[in-house]
Amino acid sequence: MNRVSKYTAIAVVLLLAISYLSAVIISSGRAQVLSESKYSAEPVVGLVIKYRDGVVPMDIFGNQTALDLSTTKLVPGSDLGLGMYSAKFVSRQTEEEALQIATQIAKSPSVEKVFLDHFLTKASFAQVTPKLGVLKASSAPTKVTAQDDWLPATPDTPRIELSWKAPTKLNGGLLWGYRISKYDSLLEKYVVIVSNTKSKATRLALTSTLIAGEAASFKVAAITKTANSKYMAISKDSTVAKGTPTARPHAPVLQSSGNITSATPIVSWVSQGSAEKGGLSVSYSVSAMAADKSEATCFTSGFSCTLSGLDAGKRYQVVVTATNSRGSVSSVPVTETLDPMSNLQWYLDGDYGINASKAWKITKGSPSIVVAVLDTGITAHPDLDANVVTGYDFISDPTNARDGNGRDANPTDPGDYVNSKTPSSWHGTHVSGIIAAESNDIGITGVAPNVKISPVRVLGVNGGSESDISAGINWAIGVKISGIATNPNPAKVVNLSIGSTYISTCYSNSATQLAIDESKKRNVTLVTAAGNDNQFATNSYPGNCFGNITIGATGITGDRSYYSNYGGYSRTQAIYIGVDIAAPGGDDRVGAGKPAGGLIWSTLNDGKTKVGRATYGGEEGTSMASPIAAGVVALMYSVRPSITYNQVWEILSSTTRSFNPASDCESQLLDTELNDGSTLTTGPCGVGIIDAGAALLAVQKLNK
Ligand SMILES: [Ca+2]
Ligand SMILES: [Ca+2]
Ligand SMILES: [Ca+2]
Repeated sequence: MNRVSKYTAIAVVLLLAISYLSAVIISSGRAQVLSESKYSAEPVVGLVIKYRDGVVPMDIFGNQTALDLSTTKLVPGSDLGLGMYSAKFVSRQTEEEALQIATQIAKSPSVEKVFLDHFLTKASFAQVTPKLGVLKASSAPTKVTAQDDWLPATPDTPRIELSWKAPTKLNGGLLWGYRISKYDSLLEKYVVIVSNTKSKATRLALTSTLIAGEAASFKVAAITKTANSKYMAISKDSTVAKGTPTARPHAPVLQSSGNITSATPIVSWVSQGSAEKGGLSVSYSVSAMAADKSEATCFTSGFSCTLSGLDAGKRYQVVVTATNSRGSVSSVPVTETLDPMSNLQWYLDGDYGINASKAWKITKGSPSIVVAVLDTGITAHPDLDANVVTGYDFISDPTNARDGNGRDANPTDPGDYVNSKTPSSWHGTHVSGIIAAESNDIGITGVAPNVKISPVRVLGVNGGSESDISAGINWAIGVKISGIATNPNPAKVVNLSIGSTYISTCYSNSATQLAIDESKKRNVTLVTAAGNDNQFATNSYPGNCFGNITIGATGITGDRSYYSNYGGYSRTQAIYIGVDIAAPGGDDRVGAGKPAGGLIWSTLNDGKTKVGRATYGGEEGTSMASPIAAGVVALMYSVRPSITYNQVWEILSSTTRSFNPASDCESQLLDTELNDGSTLTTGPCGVGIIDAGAALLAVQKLNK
């Protein structure tokens, strides 16, 4: 909702800005002040302002700037449509006070009309909402229980049945219904999930926001009303009832190939947590069947088991089945020899993927091209190790580094856990796998599976500093840093899956900007995440620096991912700025029932705190979109290592795939002429979704 209204505001600015960029504010007769006298006895909460034609009321951040409201008791509100904009009083005003302020506002030559914005306390709606008060609340419901209410008809849905006893004292009211609250572990408080059941029933089945295996806590309050429905009362909340829902396990995801060549192969699958296990203990059975029906099986409660008695060299179909007391679910059969989990990688060749197969007909990357990944460091992973070259650890604060020292030559990620609620992210391992997981018979494949990763550690337990990040960029591109061996494998691509609004301006001559300027001189391309704050990307560092390519995230439906920062329209530059181009970053909100749940699957580690075992997992974020773009840029350099930063951008931006036609990313695209006379069509999500296949063809065709 937030997103729609913000975009509406942008669209308005856009239209006005194009038509009236150099318009002079027209000053004509005194503006009208309009008051709805029908409600004159009620307090006034704000004004509604209609500006004169030619006035641009809002800037790109959605602020009303046509008026200086600082001397009034008003703060800017929002676009109301049809040329109307609200301004809100800091506190409610009387009609008389409001009229005085409105008269002052109306003196502005920008303003055509001013309306008083009343708060309509009169019953003007069809449905009468009784007021709180007068009626004494009933006693609280008692004996509240929350029980697992799993149903065979919907085996994958976690479900809780709440039941309680009605209040014993109604205190003169009639029982109307119940209010249900649930503990929200993110907000760390109880939030109302059902405001009024409008029923005397003392049991209720709940399914939304429940996770199998995760205890949920509820409170129930009783709502009473007077006989004439004019007043209502809400009792105190009941005591807490806690219940843990269960469900059928999720389908296991095989990590190893279905092409078995050994007589005693180890079959492994992605480790499942409590939610994936449906909140119950799970046993796994593995079966391998050959075309001649010869079969072998093994059983375990872990995440791998060894088959025996197979005929070496024969091709077997391997299926893992997870079973708990709610039922059984089998893995999707794997028949491909290479990268058995690539069926989860919709971002490579799906409808709104990057067209990777077409690119790979040209190259899967050159081993001489290095992508520096400035991140949390790296962990050992069988799908990645062979592609990792020398890196460095630039975290200067030992506490933040958690490896016992400041800068050192070992970029291993020791884990950035905070506590059991915030386990280690292994962010750098995930980002690196997206770029360069090997194309082999295990796991996933990277976008550029033959290029190399140089892990440069800059993000620690508490985050990272601009100075460490800048130093990391400089080292990565081969700049000499005293006291440290110069990078033996300077990077052609630097990936920064980092976005922070703590540095909302990237100043020229700042440490980061100078590092980026240097990288451009060396024909290195810096790729940055746009940030995950669902706001203007120009507020997010380091994407807000200049000379880097900033990546917004799209989901499996080709629309902007709900969290992705977006571009805003700059009137001075007459173009959208902030996001250059988009790449898949995943979006769980549109991913239900789709491959990988619409997330970006890559290499991970299963350690909650310290390093555990190598595994795989799905994530979403512009942190995932950025390395997909970096991988494509690495493929471009693999075809022609001599291409310049400018050529990289010209090709990427002129070869994109379209966003979903129904998306805001697409509908707000705008042609603008740049200073050099060229035209760029761009919008809130940048110029389009990166197309690796088309980009590589264009690199091949370059005339040198
Ligand atoms: Ca260190
Ligand atoms: Ca270290
Ligand atoms: Ca692989």
